Amino acid sequence: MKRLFSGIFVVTALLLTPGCSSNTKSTETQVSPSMMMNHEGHSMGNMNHGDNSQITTKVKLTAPKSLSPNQPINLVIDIQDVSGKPVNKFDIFQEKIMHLIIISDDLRSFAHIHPEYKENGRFEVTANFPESGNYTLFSDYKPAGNKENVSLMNITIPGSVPLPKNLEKFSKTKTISDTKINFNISQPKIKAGEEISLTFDLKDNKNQPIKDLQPYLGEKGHLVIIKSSSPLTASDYIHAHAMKDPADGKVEFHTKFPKPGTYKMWMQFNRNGQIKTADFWVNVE
Ligand SMILES: [Cu+2]
Repeated sequence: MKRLFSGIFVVTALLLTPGCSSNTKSTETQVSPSMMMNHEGHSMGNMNHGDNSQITTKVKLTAPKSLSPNQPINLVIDIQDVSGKPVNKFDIFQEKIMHLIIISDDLRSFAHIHPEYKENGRFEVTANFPESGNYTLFSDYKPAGNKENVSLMNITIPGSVPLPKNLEKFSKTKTISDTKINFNISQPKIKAGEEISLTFDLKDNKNQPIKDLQPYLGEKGHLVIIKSSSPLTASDYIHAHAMKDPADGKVEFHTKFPKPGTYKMWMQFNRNGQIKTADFWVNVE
């Protein structure tokens, strides 16, 4: 099959706060379009973090030549080191070897899927892009013995981009089929860089805290947060981890928003084997 290399190479050097086992994760990432620059002179020194090594990886996306909206599209993702050799050992985290988050540039469309590892640093997955337009793919993976890397890819689905629909609201309440989600922030205002807790109260259609919450990828819930930016970069991506504790029907996350701006959050949970996604917007000062 003939494929078009529609992706660009991106060098990722992820500087995570130490301690991946903590519930809070903030990411700062250096991303550069490396194929257009020479590899010498990247500040490799920055990537040494004490005893936790961190290799620099790049990602290559291969997609079919003709792309259309709302159709299954086979994607091939190759992870390589800076010299172009495949990275072929990965650690599993949150039950998967790679987590792939696909976001449309207007932040309306969200998908969280898990590419299948083949061999030689190659992953494959089938994705669906609901409308024409530009999408950013955040691949989240751990080269063996390393911290989480987040590498970005871009894809454009040709065709006329639909006009924006009604503006989404900054509502603190969402109803997803039979589940009502109330979103609470520990502080009246979110300030950039400040540690805060985000709590989601899940109630059934009788307004009772739900009791049938099941683990999703080993946790009570998953929260992906993206800062509205153009273009999106790896530093706009936050993957928060749920606190282990809490009461029935509550999912809680501790996180930090690195910069002021407008963020969209997608909270995913598993109710009776069905993964549901509730999205919310927040402003950070
Ligand atoms: Cu995942």
